[in-house]
Amino acid sequence: MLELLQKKLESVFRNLRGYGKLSEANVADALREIRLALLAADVHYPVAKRLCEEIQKSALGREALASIRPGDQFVKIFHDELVRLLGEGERGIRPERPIRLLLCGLNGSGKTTTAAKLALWFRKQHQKVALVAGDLTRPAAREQLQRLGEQIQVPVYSWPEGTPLETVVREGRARGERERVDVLIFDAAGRLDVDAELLEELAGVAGLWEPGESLLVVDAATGQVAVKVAEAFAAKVPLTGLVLSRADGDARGGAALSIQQVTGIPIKFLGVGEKPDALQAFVPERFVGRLLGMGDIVALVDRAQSEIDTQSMEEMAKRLKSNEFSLQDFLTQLRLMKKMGPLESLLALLPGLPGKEAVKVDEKKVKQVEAIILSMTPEERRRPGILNGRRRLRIARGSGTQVTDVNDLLRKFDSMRKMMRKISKGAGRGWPKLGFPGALSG
Ligand SMILES: Nc1nc2c(ncn2[C@@H]2O[C@H](COP(=O)(O)OP(=O)(O)OP(=O)(O)O)[C@@H](O)[C@H]2O)c(=O)[nH]1
Ligand SMILES: [Mg+2]
Repeated sequence: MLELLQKKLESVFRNLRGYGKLSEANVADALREIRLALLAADVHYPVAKRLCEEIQKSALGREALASIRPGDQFVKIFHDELVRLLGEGERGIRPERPIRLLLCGLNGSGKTTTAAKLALWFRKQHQKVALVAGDLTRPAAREQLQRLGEQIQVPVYSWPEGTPLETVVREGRARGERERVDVLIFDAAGRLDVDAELLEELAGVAGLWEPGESLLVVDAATGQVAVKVAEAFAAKVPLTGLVLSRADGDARGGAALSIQQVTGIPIKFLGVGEKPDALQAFVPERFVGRLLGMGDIVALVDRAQSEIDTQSMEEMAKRLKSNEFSLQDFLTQLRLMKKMGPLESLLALLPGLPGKEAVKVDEKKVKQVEAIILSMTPEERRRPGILNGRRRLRIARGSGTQVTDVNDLLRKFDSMRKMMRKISKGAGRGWPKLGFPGALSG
């Protein structure tokens, strides 16, 4: 999918990489072209806009890496922002077993094929799987599933024509429990457009089936309407994931990708062919890597960047010890931490750190702290002592937070600094709970 977009991006990047230096105008031109290319690939307008804004912010805020061509650095920024955009939300199927899956979607979107693909997927992981023929609407739907079941050696629970849907749901569930099935997959009837009555019926099925995962199957080739469809389904059934079918085609595909941003439902699988084994877990890095086809450039910039990061961390560790650590350093550290995870960052450079236990960082809190510090003047970042009530109010307004949030951050920053001083004198104990990331969690 997204072949046209791929070609267009390639040419934008080729242009950019020709420049020895990038001006703001170069970046603006490139972003305009990228936005148009995204829209042409059917990416939802607000999503394309947001992505370009994020890239611009990131490109302007980034220091140039001396050893790297600016165009390459831009490619890397684009790569990272797209991965971030696609990377939100939980991936994979919940681990609890037994689990009931519900597959829903428009007519012909690929539900039945996906049901079989998933069944095979779990069977290969040595789980006991069964399929439930829940499409009583389309003639020959049960036979289709039966055939697929035989092909992948997975039992299909099926009831004779005329059996009420409710009975199929109840008895399907009961039989799955009786036979101690780990993964029970319900192939529901398709919906023609977003027919209210049929959606109501589906909601009824979901109510009785109580799925651990309900997946919406979306044809990657559907255009903008895909977003509306997903919203209509999501309003009736608590969806936990998306499957993009026919991702093997050369379709524009941008609409399907946008669903995740608009509805918050993560893409979990890609269907990449008609055969039962043509299913891939959706991994944002892999997907974007294939789209851009510039893995070596991304890796190169990554390496150069991590050298710089290591340098700036060492700088900061020094400043910490000499007690010059400012809010600006805190911000830099925060960004490094977002990128590398807390343990690889500054913490690892400090002496006296007990075990390498992971420290959870609350993303929302990080964004808020970032906004607050960015609303301060350089002077204020260096000398938080000058932050009186009036300044704090201004900062809160500028960052869309409350004065109490600003106060809270400053208090935590202060106690962190004191603690760091202690640690660098070798007197600190119990560090990870109160230390650096402590300012960000809770
Ligand atoms: N190329 C390709 N074809 C697919 C993919 N997934 C499904 N198809 C094909 O799409 C057609 C419809 O698939 P089904 O699984 O029957 O779709 P459905 O949603 O169950 O359809 P209804 O039950 O009629 O609503 C079949 O011919 C499948 O072989 C895919 O990932 N790639
Ligand atoms: Mg079907």
